[in-house]
Amino acid sequence: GKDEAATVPTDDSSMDAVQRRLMFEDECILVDEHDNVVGHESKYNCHLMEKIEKENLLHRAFSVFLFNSKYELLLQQRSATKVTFPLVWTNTCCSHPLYRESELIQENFLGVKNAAQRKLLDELGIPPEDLPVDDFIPLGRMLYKAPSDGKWGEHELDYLLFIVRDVKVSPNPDEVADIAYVNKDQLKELLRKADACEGAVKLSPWFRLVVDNFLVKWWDHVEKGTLREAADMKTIHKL
Ligand code: DMA
Ligand code: MN
Repeated sequence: GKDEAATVPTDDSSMDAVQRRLMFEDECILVDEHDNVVGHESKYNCHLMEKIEKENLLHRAFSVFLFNSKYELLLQQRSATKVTFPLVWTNTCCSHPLYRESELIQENFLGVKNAAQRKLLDELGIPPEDLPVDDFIPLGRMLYKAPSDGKWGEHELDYLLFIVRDVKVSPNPDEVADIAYVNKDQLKELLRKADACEGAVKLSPWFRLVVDNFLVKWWDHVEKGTLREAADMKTIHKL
């Protein structure tokens, strides 16, 4: 009825045009909880909470953590126009490998690395030559579900990719509102602010999961140059 329509948006008329196009153009990879490919579905459908619940849709994703040679982590604040999780602070870059040959390659996790290279250019303007695919180090996989608002959310099997490189950055305002390199203390301060809801700082749920479960240990490996020893690509962490 009329009251219901006032509180729950039932159409997408307010959706940003760029983000709307990507919602229908991007074809995500559907997987089971063991990461076997079971099909494909539009980005739009993969992020509709009702569809996720009814059809138990789970899709493949990746999260990049890029460090510079001072071992500072590059963070981004998502743009205000993102459909899911607008304006939250999060790791360097996240997206989905798409249902296309180059991003379905399982060998050496090349498909997700190719997708990461594509989106680091698209979101942050980082030239692909600054990001050789072999420099991405897959450290683990996690499975999680996170509602964004009433209508949208995530249910992903997320590949966690680390890379240590000095790169040229030129953020795309359609995707990114702000960026910051942080050291460990600066991240701690950001976490404190987010916990205290200070200065309207919000963090993405998946970044929070990585921070709480893996990041301290893996940051030490970044500093010691031993990241490849930290990889465990057998386990799928259900968080
Ligand atoms: C989706 O990221 C992936 C994760 C790990 C949350 P996103 O919403 O930034 O995807 P895209 O950039 O394709 O919109
Ligand atoms: Mn997703």
